[in-house]
Amino acid sequence: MYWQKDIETMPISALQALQLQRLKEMVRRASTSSYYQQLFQEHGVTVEDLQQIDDIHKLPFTTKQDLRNGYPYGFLTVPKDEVVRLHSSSGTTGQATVVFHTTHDIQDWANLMARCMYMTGARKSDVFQNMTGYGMFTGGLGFHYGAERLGALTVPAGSGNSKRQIRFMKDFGTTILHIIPSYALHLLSVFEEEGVDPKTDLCLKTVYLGAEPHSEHTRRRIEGALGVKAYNSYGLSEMYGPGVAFECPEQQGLHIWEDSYFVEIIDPQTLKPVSDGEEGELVLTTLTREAMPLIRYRTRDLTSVCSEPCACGRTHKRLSRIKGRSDDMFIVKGVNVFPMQVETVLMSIPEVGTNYVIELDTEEEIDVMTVKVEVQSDFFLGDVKGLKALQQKITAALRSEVLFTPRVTLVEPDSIPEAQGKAVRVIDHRQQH
Ligand code: ADP
Ligand code: K
Ligand code: ZN
Repeated sequence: MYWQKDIETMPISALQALQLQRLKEMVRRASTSSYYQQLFQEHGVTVEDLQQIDDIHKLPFTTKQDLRNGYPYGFLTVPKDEVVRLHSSSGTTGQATVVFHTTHDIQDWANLMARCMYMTGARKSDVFQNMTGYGMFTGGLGFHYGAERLGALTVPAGSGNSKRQIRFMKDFGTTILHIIPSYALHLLSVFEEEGVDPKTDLCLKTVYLGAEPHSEHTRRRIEGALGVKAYNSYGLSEMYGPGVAFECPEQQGLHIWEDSYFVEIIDPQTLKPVSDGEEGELVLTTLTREAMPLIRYRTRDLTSVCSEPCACGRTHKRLSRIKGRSDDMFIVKGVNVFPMQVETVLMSIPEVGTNYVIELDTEEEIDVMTVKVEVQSDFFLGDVKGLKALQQKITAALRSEVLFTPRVTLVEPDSIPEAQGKAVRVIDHRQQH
């Protein structure tokens, strides 16, 4: 049941003691990088300031902008020849950043990934097909090394070429997939086209969904169509990548591995901690990293933390499903909207197909939000009256979520272009002020 029982079920007091010890080591180590040396000096903090774990609040935050300022080598704490790998963030927002790893880091990461996968029942007898992009994107190599560490037969399929992916699943008897949720939705329609019923024609039992926000409805839809259990996988390249937080079989939040990461949730405006269960920005400190420790890194991801014990027996806290990044939010007619709100509504409507896009325009100085929605193929071939009714149903459901009336355009299945990698959900044509 556990990959590392002693760590995964460690009593909280022991876990906190371990965290304090590791935090001190991290700060000591970080102080040797040119960037933190200066930052700690400016804030007048040293490792001596850390007497208890709460003293972490004395340390300054690290932001994405800091990483850019220190690009490329400013955060390194080891000689360059100790570094064996670098990963760059996919640059979804702004200029890319880079993170370096030693051999220790790569092994540490692989172990965390194996821990996540083992938690969901993955074993060496499994055939694991990794359907995310390899390369700079950490989802590829991160899962790959973890699966090999676990001993599973690992199929480095990469992303795209859905027909070939389906053939691999059949030929190799794939039992586990790792896939980006928007691509998983797309794949459902390819199964249909190919006349393959994943529930009866394949051996799939588990899917890992990660790398981008997705709603509970999206998960349930994928589970239903594939006949699998789908687990939420969270990570970011500034940490190792995937393996930061992962769902256990209870599917009541994502265990964040507190032996490796110190977790804080703050109010992004006041920067003060919020209480258990309250939503805020996730702030993470690496506790085991060698090449490039990061202290109080502001992820910009919005979530909440739950410290209640979990039925699975693991003591590590749980994050709620990530709502998105603080910078995903857009404002229409003065209302704050997250793409995830739109997705939650859409995916709860069975006639809605697998892709959608939100377009923002200004018409006569008024914001207009248009949601283009693909319709399920059998429904799309139905009568115009039915489509009209569906359009009204979606409009009403969205209105009750966002509190203004959006425009809804129904489009043919597969007519919205698939993104390579993470989905692009919002296209803002408005004049930026
Ligand atoms: P980039 O920042 O360029 O997208 P990364 O590949 O490091 O590069 O992406 C990490 C980000 O992806 C996270 O900070 C988060 O916003 C998003 N993300 C990753 N996994 C999930 C998940 N399971 N749910 C929601 N968002 C996720
Ligand atoms: K094997
Ligand atoms: Zn659990």
